[in-house]
Amino acid sequence: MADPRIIDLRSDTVTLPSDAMRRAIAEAPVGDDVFGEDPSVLRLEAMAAERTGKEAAVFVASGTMSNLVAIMSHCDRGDEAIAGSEAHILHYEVAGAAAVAGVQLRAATNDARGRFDIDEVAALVRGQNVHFPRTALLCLENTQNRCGGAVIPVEHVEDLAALAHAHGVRVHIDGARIFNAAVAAGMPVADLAASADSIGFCLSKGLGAPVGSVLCGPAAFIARARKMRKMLGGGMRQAGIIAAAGVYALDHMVDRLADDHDNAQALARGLAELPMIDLDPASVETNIVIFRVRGDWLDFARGLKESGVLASVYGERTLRMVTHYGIGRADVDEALARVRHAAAALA
Ligand code: TLP
Repeated sequence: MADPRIIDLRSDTVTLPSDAMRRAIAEAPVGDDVFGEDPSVLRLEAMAAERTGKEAAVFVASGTMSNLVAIMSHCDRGDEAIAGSEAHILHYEVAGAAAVAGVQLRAATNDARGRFDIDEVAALVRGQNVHFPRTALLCLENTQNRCGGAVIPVEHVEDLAALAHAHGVRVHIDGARIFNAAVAAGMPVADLAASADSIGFCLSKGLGAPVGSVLCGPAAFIARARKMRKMLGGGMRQAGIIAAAGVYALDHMVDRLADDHDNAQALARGLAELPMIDLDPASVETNIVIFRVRGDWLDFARGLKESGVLASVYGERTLRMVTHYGIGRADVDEALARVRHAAAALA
């Protein structure tokens, strides 16, 4: 192979901290965050609350912890939470809502663009009956990962939130990639999140930080979330070492997400030219490209991997490629050349 570089498109979680981010980490003022004394964590939490337009915020270890802490803080044991049929919370969080929070998840159908049918959601909200759990929470996801990084439009979020609130149901957004949604929609995160009660976002995906997520919401909710985080063992001491990377990311890594979206679009257009790939480039709004493979898909996936192009398997015949900070346009072009080669080898 002429170019032996690995082109890692498995996820934007593989991003490595830049030299400037590493310097910010090295120089971070720190203290004991369980005592509320870590200046870098306090700064990150203040910035996160401000960016999301919420009263307060709490720094947590991961997106999964952010969602679990949110569910534990909004719900009591025996409550029910509605989540999308394609939600990360439902598919990839080890059933933490059930196993740890004691909360039953109920799926509402996500369409191909990650949206809900409002009537279906309305019908899923439980009425008063001695047999029923209380519907306490509606969980949205923006961007919607399994729906190809789709941006959920603010009007749809507002409609769902109005429905939920009319029934006393709170709304949480899994905003792991909300900054991608904001950049794609040309709209502040605070606007996208305004009708929701809480939102969590990840620093360790497209924003390029090594660790961490921030959960944001009303002050009383965040006070409870802080206790839940402690209960889960997530009270970290000199956490400013990692929070400093998050501060740097919010200051320097948001606007460049547009490059990842452009690269994903170039990748999608190249992939869609291949007869064995089923993909509409117009469906790619952010940095996630999900496509179906016709014919011998397992051999195709193997060929890709052997050529040094790493993708994730997202189901039968379905692969996902994600662009990120570590991937430039030359990498996209090289990946496409190798994809064409893997496809030709099968033809
Ligand atoms: N998603 C990962 C995998 O788990 C699939 C990825 O590579 O995309 N919400 C959403 C929408 C996510 O996509 C993820 C990570 C999480 C939450 C969880 O974040 P972490 O990995 O920090 O626990």
